[in-house]
Amino acid sequence: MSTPESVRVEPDDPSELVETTVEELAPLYRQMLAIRRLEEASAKAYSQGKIGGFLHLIIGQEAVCVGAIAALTPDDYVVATYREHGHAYAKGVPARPILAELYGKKTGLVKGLGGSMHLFDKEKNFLGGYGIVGGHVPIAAGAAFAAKYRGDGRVALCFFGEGASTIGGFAEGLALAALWKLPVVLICENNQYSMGTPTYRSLAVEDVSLRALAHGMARDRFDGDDVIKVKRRVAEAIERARTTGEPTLIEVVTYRFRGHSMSDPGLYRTKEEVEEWRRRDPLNRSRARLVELGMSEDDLTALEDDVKAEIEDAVKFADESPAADEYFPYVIKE
Ligand SMILES: Cc1ncc(C[n+]2csc(CCOP(=O)(O)OP(=O)(O)O)c2C)c(N)n1
Repeated sequence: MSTPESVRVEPDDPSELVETTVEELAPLYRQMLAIRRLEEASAKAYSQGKIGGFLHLIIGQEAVCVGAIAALTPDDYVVATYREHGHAYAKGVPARPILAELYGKKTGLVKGLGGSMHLFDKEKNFLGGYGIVGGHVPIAAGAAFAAKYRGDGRVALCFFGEGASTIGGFAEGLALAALWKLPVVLICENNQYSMGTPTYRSLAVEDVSLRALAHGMARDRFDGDDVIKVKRRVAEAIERARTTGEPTLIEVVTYRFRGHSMSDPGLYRTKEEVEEWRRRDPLNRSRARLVELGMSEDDLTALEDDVKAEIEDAVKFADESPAADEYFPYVIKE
């Protein structure tokens, strides 16, 4: 079987502009900004000792989850990794229960019992939050299998890093999705490092999208700075999944500005490399585009103030909420 003709595999010219409007882009810029401010607030709370365990931030990668999830309907599923606060927010989970969950508070999304890596919201069809690298790819295939079995037209989006493409669960998920023609879109967020290991040291073939060929699966590969481009390209794969049941493997080339987790200072990268990617910051790109499209500075400031207030409110809510262990029945009290 050959891959569909519509599938592109070359990274695009970063200066390419995809047509859009203020009405389409402004809400996506708002979501990306809210995710960034939420992540920054989490980092601050972590350094103040209010959040324990691991904390993996998505700062720099926001356009991938926001653009991709914007192409879904509320009934579709999202399955993600431990770097999933932004994915949950983009799927409609408010900032308050996300942050309260990170704090381990009773008001958290899963009552403070899961923490940063285990967000889950059945109502929003956000099916987690998984800490085992690549282990969630078969879970996404399973959700897509259920949709196909029920014939309800739903699609599952599964997000993972390029490091996950070397894991057994990834190969198993792909094999089943291709064999059974499951309506799943597999999105590799290639941020170029698995913890501190660069792709050239962990992948014999650095183009992750090529893994699709072994399964006769459609594939796509592009850079992830432009939220509208991400939305358009993922929408093509979603349409294919919804109408033909064909899965797609998409690789989006992106970059995380910070270390792997809060305990990683990221010393394996040069300052120049990080600076180079910061110049391509997806938020700045979208903001500049909104100005070009005619959005006024006053309107942009109002939007940004609104985001600031939303995240400040979430911090206050998390700070003031009661701790989960006050009611958790399995906590051993001395
Ligand atoms: C099966 C498994 N092996 C190892 C780990 C430890 N670990 C957590 S994140 C990570 C790196 C994964 O990198 P990648 O898939 O590229 O995603 P990213 O963190 O860059 O988003 C590793 C090795 C794990 N959680 N699960």
